[in-house]
Amino acid sequence: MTNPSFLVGCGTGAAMDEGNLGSDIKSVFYRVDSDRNGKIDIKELYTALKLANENHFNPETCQLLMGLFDVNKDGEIDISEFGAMVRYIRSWRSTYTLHVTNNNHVPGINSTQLYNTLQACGCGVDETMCKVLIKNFDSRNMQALGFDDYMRCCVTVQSLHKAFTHQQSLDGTLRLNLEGLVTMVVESRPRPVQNLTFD
Ligand SMILES: [Ca+2]
Ligand SMILES: [Ca+2]
Repeated sequence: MTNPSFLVGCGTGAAMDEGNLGSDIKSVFYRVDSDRNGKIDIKELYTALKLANENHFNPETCQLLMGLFDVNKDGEIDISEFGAMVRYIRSWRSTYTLHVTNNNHVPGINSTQLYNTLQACGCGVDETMCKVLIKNFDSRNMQALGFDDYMRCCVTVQSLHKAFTHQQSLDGTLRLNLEGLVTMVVESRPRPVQNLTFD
């Protein structure tokens, strides 16, 4: 069984050595790097992920991934950042495949399955919260998350969990004023990227 606990802590700083990348990943990257400068912008990333058969991600998910993997903060993704991103997506894909079932004949993750996944990741919330998460991330309105929504939901919870863990007291509780709450939420979100209208 896949243990998704290794996913905790992935993301920022997780770039890969180009020598460790598969030829399929390199081929896709250099195919979309239209100006041949060794970096791709967010629109090219959208195309690259589609070509790599990872998924047809919506712009918000592309932005989230860009925020997580643009390690050197230059606003673009280089080949090592792209390799780490693809590996990260495939890791989430394996947890999705592990838990997905047909919900009213449509594949997806329901609130119980989301609860189990988040528990296994080490950043579990209760089942009531999982229902709230499903309601807020379910872009298909199917009461179950497709892969795109599932990954965006889990990464969001993971980022908030990381921020929470950083600030909590020894007894596991967190006392925040409004400014502290806003700071934690804002700092756990990816940086905004311009021109997110894709063809
Ligand atoms: Ca380029
Ligand atoms: Ca970069």
